[in-house]
Amino acid sequence: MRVHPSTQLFFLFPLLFTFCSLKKREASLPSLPTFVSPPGIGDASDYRYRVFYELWVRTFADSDGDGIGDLKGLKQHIPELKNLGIGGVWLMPIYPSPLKDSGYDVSDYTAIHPDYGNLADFAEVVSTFHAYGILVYLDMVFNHTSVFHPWFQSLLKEGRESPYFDFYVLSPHPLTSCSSLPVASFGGRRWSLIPELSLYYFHQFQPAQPDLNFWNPRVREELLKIIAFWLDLGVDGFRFDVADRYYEEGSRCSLHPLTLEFFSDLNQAISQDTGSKRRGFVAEIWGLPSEVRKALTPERFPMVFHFPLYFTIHSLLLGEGSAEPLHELLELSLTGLPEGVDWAVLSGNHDLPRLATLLNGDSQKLRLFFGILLTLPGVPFLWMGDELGLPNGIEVKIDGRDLSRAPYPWDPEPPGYGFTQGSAPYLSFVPEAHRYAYRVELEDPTSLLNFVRRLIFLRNGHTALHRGEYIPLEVRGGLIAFERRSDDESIKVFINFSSEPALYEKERFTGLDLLSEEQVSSPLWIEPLSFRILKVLSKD
Ligand code: TEU
Repeated sequence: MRVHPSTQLFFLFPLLFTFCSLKKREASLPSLPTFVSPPGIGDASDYRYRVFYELWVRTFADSDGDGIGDLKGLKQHIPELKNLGIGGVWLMPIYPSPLKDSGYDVSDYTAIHPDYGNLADFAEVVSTFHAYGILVYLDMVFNHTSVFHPWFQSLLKEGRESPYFDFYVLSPHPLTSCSSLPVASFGGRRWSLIPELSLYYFHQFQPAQPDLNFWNPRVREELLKIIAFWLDLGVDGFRFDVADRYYEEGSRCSLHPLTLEFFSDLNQAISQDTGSKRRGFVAEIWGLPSEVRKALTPERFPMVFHFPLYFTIHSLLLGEGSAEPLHELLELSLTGLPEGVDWAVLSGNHDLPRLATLLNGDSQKLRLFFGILLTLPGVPFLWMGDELGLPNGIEVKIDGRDLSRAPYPWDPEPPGYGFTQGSAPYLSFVPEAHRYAYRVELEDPTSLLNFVRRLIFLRNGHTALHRGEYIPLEVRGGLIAFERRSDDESIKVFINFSSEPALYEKERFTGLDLLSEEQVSSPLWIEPLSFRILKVLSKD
């Protein structure tokens, strides 16, 4: 389905009203006049220099009191995202789905789940984000569909007569496909029987998520049409779910050569019609950088998530060791990286335990984590609520990952905490939700939210931080020092993972400490488990 231009005009009227009321809400938020936006924030090709924010519409904000977040609720909170300095959002799947995997089991790729609203609501959300200069990325789950997708339903009903018979991976016997992967995702079995057809179908995830047959060109064509559909609606980019697993052949399952080839097709489909600008899109690929880098090229994916980096930072924060592994990983990841591509670095995501829980609620480590994330090269992706220090939740509806998906507490008042007017949210709030409420943290100058916000604005405001070259300076014990250098400025970052103060005396310079706003000269002390960001003023 394509939206007729006249229908698009129709969306504009409610949008005007919304925009006026959002402007009012924005005016009520404290402003940070000393911080500036990155140059060229209005240009879609500058996605590389923005801070992104992943969110689940279902638990972000509920506008109608049914306990389930929705698109209207999301729209009402766009000013807060802008106020945090966010330049792009990635929405977890918003499509119709039986929700056996929280939406990663799609039953219709070109519609909106009725719990969240409809396509008109979505178009309004997109235009409102755009009015605030924020890009919108959608989650594309192409490896598999839901069993309720019409293609699979047609296969079940019509068997070999179905025009979609070849859309799935079928076999008279379970095969050993993907045995090269260490464990089967979601419980072991990868083949399930369709008794009426005496055929097994392949699924890398749950039986409710049959894998699509990428060897069939019609499947690939259909997927590219889905991309075109959302681009027509004004979407700016995508996050591709388990992108490495599209083709499987025998035991080979991740990054098959044909999967890499399909990445180029995706790239062309997404980048066409944009002139010299390139749209951003990011792949979820778990693996070692040496393998994953096959996907990270200008012709394939311009961004790929860097999970090993995420785990390395955690292990350094939780252990007492040297910063050497981080240095080595950065060398391995950045050396020879083609021009114009970026690692996507993350604070967490909807699959991982909460950052604050992983760091045992240690506020100093949380701050240090964000200090690293927002000064390293790469495109940062924050998972909603990490900026509040939200811990794991307490309720599981589908699986353990629900613990990091608890509703966002906007206000400190129970029972709805500003998330819902109703009394029964889709998942329970985290314990002591009032402590972490957005509004409470916003008003507290010492809160994590304000700290993260400050770092984001620093990153946004300094070309060296958001687009500068990465130059390693020193690794010694728990200390790692590096420089971010752009044409107009040089910023040095010092990170101390150890519980002892660290001394940096390698070079003489005078700089402005961007957090304390004090002028300092080297040699320089870095407190235990902390970091400093210094703009170089002069070298001796
Ligand atoms: O996750 C892919 C994936 O490999 C996960 O199994 C991941 O390793 C695990 O969740 C870690 O706890 C993607 C989505 O992010 C996830 O939410 C989906 O369930 C999965 O694909 C299937 O679509």
